[in-house]
Amino acid sequence: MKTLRPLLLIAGLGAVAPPSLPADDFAFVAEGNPLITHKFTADPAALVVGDTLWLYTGHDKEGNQRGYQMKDWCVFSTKDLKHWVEHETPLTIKDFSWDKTDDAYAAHTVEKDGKYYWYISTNGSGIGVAVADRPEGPYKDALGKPMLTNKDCFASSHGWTCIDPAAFIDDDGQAWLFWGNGVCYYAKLKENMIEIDGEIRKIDFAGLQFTEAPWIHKHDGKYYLTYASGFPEKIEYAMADKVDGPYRYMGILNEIAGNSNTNHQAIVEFKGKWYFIYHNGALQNGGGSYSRSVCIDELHHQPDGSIKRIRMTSEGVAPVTD
Ligand code: FUB
Repeated sequence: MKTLRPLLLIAGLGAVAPPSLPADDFAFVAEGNPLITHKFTADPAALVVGDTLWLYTGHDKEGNQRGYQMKDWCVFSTKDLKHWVEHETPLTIKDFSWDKTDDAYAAHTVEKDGKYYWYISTNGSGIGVAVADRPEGPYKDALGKPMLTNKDCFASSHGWTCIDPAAFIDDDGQAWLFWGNGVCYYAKLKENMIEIDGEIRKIDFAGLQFTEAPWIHKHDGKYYLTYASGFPEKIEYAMADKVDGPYRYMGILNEIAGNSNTNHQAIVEFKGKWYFIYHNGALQNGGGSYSRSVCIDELHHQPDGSIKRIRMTSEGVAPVTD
């Protein structure tokens, strides 16, 4: 397991480690976008637990990469979107003995009944799930085998169709999993959160050009499916009255993110405001399509139910208070 050394100060990065932090945690102050500048991060997924926003990300190994090199996932937390802590790396691709690809692709963590389920993807071995008692882990492979593989994706021959899991727990407690590349698949999760319940289906609607990165959120009784479309990717969205549709295409939510052909989004409400968290390739000294960085901007639902086009900024978002 990779560890982080606590730092008192890193010039230009605003890093500080209060004495109260566990030895392997690392505190830093966000100075706009990209949010995280001490390493390359991608594929954000956000989870709010009480007064804290937890941010789970992929980890591009270094700058100036020509292809994906992702061996582990990261977890960060904040109470105000300004002061952040990176927790000791809780999960690596080696924690999934069944993986043959050594590629730690996009992932998503949710909480149910006090347990944390981190759905992860690989580049061809399938989707797995790890479980923990705390948001920061330690996490353990819950099944010892993939939860989903290409066989579950209508036996697709597309090598990386079984990626990008996004979990959603509805107000009635029913958990759902959406995922896919090229096709958007979805299914119910069993009460135990580590098995699929019933039939696997595909999302389809007029106007859908689905690349990857599905994400579901609910606002004012409506369900929103956001997803990466085209390549280079924009984020588009659709709305429905039920989580499993039918969905109605609503248009572009976020334009192509500069200097990165992927854009992978998470949408979350935190302390009364909605946020759009995504990645771009904007980190100086090596940023690009395979050396990405997580960013955050505001998201605004409009009175007619549509979502205002995201304005990607360099400034990022203002700190929030309780
Ligand atoms: O990070 C690897 C892949 O790139 C993810 O699985 C996709 O969503 C895209 O961001």
